[in-house]
Amino acid sequence: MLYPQSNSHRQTIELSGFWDFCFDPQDLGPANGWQNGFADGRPIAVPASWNEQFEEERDYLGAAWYQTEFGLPWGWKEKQIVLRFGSVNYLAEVWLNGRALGTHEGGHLPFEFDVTSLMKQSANQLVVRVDGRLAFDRVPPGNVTGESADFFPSHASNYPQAQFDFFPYCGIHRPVLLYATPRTFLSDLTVQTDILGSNGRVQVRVEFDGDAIGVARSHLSGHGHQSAHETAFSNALAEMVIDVPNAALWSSSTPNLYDLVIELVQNEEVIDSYALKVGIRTVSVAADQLLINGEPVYLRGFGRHEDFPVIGRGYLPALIVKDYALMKWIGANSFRTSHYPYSEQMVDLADQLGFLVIDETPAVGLYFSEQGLEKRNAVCNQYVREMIARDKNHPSVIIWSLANEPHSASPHVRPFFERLYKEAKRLDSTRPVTLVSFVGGDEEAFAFCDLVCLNRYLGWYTYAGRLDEALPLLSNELDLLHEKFGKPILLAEFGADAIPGHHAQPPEMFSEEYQAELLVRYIELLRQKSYVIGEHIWNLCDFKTSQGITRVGALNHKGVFTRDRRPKLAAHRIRALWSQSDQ
Ligand code: BDP
Repeated sequence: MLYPQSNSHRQTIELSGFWDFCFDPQDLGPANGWQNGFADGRPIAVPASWNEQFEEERDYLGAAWYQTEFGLPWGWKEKQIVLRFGSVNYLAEVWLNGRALGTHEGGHLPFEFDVTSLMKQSANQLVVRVDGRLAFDRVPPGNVTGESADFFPSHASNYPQAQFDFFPYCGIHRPVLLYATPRTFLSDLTVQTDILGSNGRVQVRVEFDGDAIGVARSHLSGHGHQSAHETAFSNALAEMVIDVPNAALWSSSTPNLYDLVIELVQNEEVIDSYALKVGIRTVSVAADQLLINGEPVYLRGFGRHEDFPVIGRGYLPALIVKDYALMKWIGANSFRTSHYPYSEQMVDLADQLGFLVIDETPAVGLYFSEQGLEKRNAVCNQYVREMIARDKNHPSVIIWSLANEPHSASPHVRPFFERLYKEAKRLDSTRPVTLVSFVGGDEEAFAFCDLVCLNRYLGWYTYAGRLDEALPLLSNELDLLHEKFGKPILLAEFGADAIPGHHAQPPEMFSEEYQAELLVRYIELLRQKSYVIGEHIWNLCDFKTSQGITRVGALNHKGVFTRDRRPKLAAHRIRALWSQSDQ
């Protein structure tokens, strides 16, 4: 899926701004014809979560309606017109001028509709019903009951009862775009890169939609290189191989990007074009190492959340820039998009700034009871497909993560993840695929995943306050896991809550000192293990979650920065450690 852009053949406008909004707790909308528009809405900002924009209904997770109006932009009459949503959480139903366009399940991933035949010259009315309910058969799940093996009993008394530890923000979270292309247009590009000696190889697969077309043309430029290629289409597909002598490779320390422009050419006339940044690099897992461009890398970084006061999980460009600035300052080179794919813009900047990204689907807190299993499977499959379609061309994305902390006790688990793993590999054979587990040796998926990713909280949820006892146990467990699976291990989460301003000497839980000591001692231990390929601290910043007895102020305080991005003691300690690292 290509992100919409503007050039001499395409145009994109953003429908962000103030829309009309209405909560619908009794689900009156459908019977009252709100699909055609509703009266007495109140203003709401798009994109942003609805939960913190008003003085009530913070915890409202039911149905709500959005509407806005727009005219046909100048010069779009003969164009193909598409309406695109970057992320709507959780279930979206969309109508344009009273006609149903379709539905989309799941937040954090884009979906779009061809609206060419429905557009009017003016007053096009767009209506969106968003259903944010938490339910056992949704992914991620919530309001779950049943056998305690199936879910987190510790979350059962939280409010709202999400089976995951972040606030279940709802609404239109990312930009809504309207874009125009020619009727015959580039529908997809897939770029894969390789390295042959000192040369780079860029393979491009070009797809189009519409009338038969002659050839695809490419222009690649940057770092002293310039080349053009032309390939004829066969069955609506053109494949190109572009060799780049003495390529300037992409890595986290040298995020070199080339400019690639692809054109559709009919009778010598360019009828559509699309520009893409390309980073030439390879990723592989070999023996106990993660290799970028054949060189071992060690991941220093974080799990993070898209989370900020008032805007909730809404797209906020300044926050993205700030978080990258903080990660640079502290010496991080990587992060995981815990626990859902982040905005396209976040990934664009990772390409540009040189961050290594583990891209994770929204499958967090998965459980496997028979009820709803088929649906869960279908939704997880959809997430894998949508995430790879969206992010496959980003050099920064080095690993696909299928899930975070599935409840892997059931016999359904292995076949469930085997199918997802195969699907990810079928769609992209160039990147390692994994999942992030809390059960360690019992996670059967590690038998076929390319690396082991583990979350560990010894010294916090277990061995509380007893780091001297916790660390040898962790050390032992890591060695056993490595012996069992023979794969490199990433510690994908470890951490402790610290209430900013709370101090204790000797360190004790919830103090800034305890958090700093736990993180530093974990890192010292991890650095002794040759098979450990990285350390991802949980979390970059404090973030909002459901209310519960372990969450002071309904925040998870495991951030090394506060929710408003100020450093805790741990941030300074980690910076001292990480700034000594070479890349
Ligand atoms: C892990 C989860 C993460 C939580 C974290 C915690 O993966 O989402 O926020 O625990 O409890 O198990 O802080």
